[in-house]
Amino acid sequence: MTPEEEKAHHAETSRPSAGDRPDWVPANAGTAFATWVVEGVNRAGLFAPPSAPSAPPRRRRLSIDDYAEGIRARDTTVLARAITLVESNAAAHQDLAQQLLARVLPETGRSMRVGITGIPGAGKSTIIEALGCALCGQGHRVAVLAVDPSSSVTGGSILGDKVRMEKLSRQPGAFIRPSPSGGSLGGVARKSREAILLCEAAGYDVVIVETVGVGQNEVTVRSMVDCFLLLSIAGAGDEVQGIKKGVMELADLIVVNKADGDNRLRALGARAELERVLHYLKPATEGWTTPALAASARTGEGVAEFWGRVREFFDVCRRSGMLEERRREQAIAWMHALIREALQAEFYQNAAVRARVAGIEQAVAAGVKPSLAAAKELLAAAKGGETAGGAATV
Ligand SMILES: Nc1nc2c(ncn2[C@@H]2O[C@H](COP(=O)(O)OP(=O)(O)OP(=O)(O)O)[C@@H](O)[C@H]2O)c(=O)[nH]1
Ligand SMILES: [Mg+2]
Repeated sequence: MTPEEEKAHHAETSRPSAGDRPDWVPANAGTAFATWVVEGVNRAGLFAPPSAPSAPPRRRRLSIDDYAEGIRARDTTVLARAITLVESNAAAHQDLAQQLLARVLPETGRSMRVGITGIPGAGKSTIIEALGCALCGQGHRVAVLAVDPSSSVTGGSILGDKVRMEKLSRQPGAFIRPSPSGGSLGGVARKSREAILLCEAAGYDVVIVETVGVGQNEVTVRSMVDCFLLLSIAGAGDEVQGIKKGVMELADLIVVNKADGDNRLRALGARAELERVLHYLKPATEGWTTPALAASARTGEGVAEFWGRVREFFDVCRRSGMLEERRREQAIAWMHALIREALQAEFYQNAAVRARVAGIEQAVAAGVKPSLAAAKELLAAAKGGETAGGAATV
């Protein structure tokens, strides 16, 4: 074959002309070789990679020391894993989590714990992002946690996807944690409360908890933060709804967001209206008058002023001793909440209760048995069940 013929032959068989010549060849070898670089065949099952990606390498189990040291060293990967640990419902993880919390407890308590609530779409995440970036710029370390009880109902999360806060997440001093999923609101609250402690131990001096303003969660978040903020928008009816739900009474600060563009005047009007209503309410924190402000998370206008008021709140509460007192009360109330939760779980897991609860429910539903008598019967069954091994009589 002439070189031309050889070239044509290669083109025809789409055989690369140089690439298939092995590195080592016998001294007398010509241009023809038995090796051939074959193009991959893409038919399913032939040379295609397995459809399921291979499992990532198992992460090394961390010991309590690893967790504690990682957190102290401000390692965000370890912090994230520690939060996953406290979020876990597995008994073994919970034991480990409690040991870890006991270990880091002396390092906690040194942050400003701020809760933000408001109806979906009020701009909570946007304003947290604007504020968080500004605070990181001033050298603060900011952790953002989300409490979203809807995740326990839907299995997903209202906040989950939206809590990304991409700009803030790129700040080296920021840590963002979406909502834990699963479990009751109580369970979600426990996890968030413990996550706050872990963030503090990891040196975050501002911890912001975002919660969507539906149902009971405002009260839950109020019970774990120092300063509670209601984010409102003009025309949301918060002026009336807020009072009805009692949320305004929980708030240390109300901010009417989206005070920009065409909406600016309406927002200022809503702010004035809220301030009038606040006048008639008992302040959420003794010695502090809850102000109503207007801001725009989008333009940034009013955001610095709002943070200024938050700082002022902390100054006032530190001086008056309210900050410490509230935290002590919260810790004690939380202990009792945990006791109630444990007793309740124990009760409903009791074999005698489980055996009888459906029947008694039916009797109550049919109006045959009064609720109080039914409750007493089940409580007695639970007590008897412990001693009589489930074969309780009333
Ligand atoms: N014009 C204007 N739009 C805003 C402002 N703040 C937020 N938005 C917009 O409002 C929408 C909702 O903002 P989010 O920050 O996701 O609201 P959110 O309260 O966190 O919502 P949920 O997490 O779903 O409860 C987004 O499209 C924002 O861009 C603002 O100050 N002005
Ligand atoms: Mg949000």
